[in-house]
Amino acid sequence: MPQKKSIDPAALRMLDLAQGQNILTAFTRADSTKPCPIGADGNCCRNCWMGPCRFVGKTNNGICGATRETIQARNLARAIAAGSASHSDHGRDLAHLMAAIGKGEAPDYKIKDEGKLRIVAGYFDIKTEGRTNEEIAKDLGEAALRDFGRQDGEITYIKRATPKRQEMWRKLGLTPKGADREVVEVFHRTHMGNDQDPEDILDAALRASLTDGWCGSMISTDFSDIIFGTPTPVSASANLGVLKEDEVNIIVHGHEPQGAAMVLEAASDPEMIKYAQSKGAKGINLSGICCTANEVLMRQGIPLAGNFLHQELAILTGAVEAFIVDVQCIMEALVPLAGKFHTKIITTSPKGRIPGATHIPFSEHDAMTVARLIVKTAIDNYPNRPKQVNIPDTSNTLIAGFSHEYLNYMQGGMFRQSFRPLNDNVANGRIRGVAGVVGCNNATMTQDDSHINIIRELIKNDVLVLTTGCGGHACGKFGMLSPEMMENAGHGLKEVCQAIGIPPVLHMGSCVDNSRILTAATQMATEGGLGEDINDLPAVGIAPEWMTEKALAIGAYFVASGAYVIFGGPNPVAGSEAIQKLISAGWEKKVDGKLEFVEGWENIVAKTLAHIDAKRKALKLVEWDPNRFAPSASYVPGEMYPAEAYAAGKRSAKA
Ligand code: NFS
Ligand code: SF4
Repeated sequence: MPQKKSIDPAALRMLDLAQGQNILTAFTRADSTKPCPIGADGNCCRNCWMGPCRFVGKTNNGICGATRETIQARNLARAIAAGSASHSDHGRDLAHLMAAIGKGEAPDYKIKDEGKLRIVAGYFDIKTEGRTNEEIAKDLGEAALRDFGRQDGEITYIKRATPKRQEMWRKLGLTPKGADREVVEVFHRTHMGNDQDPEDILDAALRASLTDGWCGSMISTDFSDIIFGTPTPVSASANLGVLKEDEVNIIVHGHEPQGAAMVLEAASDPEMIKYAQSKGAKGINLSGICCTANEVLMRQGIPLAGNFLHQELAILTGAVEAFIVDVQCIMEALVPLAGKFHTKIITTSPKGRIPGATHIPFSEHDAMTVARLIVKTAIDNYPNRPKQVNIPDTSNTLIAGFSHEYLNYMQGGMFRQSFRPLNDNVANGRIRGVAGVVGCNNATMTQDDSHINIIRELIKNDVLVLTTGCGGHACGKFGMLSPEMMENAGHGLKEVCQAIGIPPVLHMGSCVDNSRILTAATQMATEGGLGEDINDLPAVGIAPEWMTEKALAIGAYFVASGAYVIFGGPNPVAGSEAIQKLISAGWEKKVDGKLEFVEGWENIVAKTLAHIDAKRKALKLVEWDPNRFAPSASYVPGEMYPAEAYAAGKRSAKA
């Protein structure tokens, strides 16, 4: 277990507090819960009840004769399929909402981005001319739903990949038919006594993962943008210091925007604010955790209370009236923990019930009524708050909201939208390359340590960083999303940041918004000058502190789309050299992308830079030179970076 639990001073303070009160958290449970070493390495098969078969010592076959490679491939494939299922089901609900808006069955929702509605309808071959938003929305929602259940043909967004990639997928039989179908097929193939060819099993996993990136997640992003607005830069703040001592604190946690956006609207209603004041509060303060937070940060500038490992810590402040959860990444520890405080855990999804929580089911048909009830429940709970609360005075300011659309706009204005400046600056070496640093926190690692160290090193080396998910939260908490951070970038990257006016780390949203990175990478690849496909780009995808099945699904679809993907932390296929080779060298041969599990953030940085330089060389671009754009070295050893200063407990940037 990690020596240090977190590099975040707010987390450390809350953990001290928990220890003083003898309260357990994921951080402490990680100390006392030893992972089963057999399962951790992927060496356990539980796919039938002759087993579980444990591949230890000289055992190289299960009772049925299954080989270590087969069971490793099956375990990995099932995890990828489960991750894809989660993102696709999220997308499905947004497709339902889109259709409901079109049919007038979701009266509290409107189409916010009419332009994007029409562009996206175009992908689905839906007629837009002379039709109302509602007519288009109905057709669009229904067309998207067919993508989930499609049995033949191809998922719609496949055509948004580069022509070369589409061709490759078709030739290899990797083009997914429908999202549900490919996931079901992985579970069929990996059932006892079925597919016994590890490569074939993992091909099915790649196909299932593509239904995440190019269907479920991409639909989630697009439809959320259409309904709630396509993000543009917003400023906000991050970390537990965003909670307010004298206001009703409502936290939204989970992954979906549907409920949270309505709760925000209800909480902004002057009547509700008056009601809160009648209970002695100064107002209502909404903040978020995990990806629901990212959804409302990106579009409405709602502050981030923290990432995955902050969910318990927020309750420990004693200052949270209502903790509203929808789906995914919600710890079962929340309800018993909240029982020690006045905090009400409110579940809203039929797919995310928790015994002991207050269940207020969310429905698109009367969304505002439900949202108002939730906000009222929170306000009514304010008088129960204890006198003494413990909100750490720690937060940092940030800029988020970098949609693919905005990136286009910022580089060329309304009429010359393009990625040309970005491509040119990569080609001329101001930007050495691009890295997506995304994904989870993992209680078995030091919280945020790898995220922050990797990103700090990359921007110093002129690598432009894109972030999403809990990685985005980590960056926000440590000031890495603020424009001042360009001072810590290499000279070339800094120049680009100054010219375009962006921070060197761009927050692109929630985990389903990794689809924005796919879209941006595809555009970079087709804009010209950097090859013709994603695998030609000097770019790497990194999930430094991963832990969910969703993360594996994301990693897999980036690999299938041509990216080099590095995961830090646990290696789920550590028990088989052959499988590790298959998903790295093997997949590289097949799809020009590879997945590697690499220990230690320093090694991840080294591999990232080496890959970027190799790709630059293959593209015959100028060799990256840290001094080309300024004579003096940009890095002063021992210099105190804001992230470090912050971690050292300096007062936050928050006014
Ligand atoms: Ni992504 Fe978002 Fe966080 Fe990991 Fe969970 S919240 S979907 S899975 S833990 S980044
Ligand atoms: Fe053991 Fe084979 Fe059953 Fe897996 S499927 S548990 S390896 S007998």
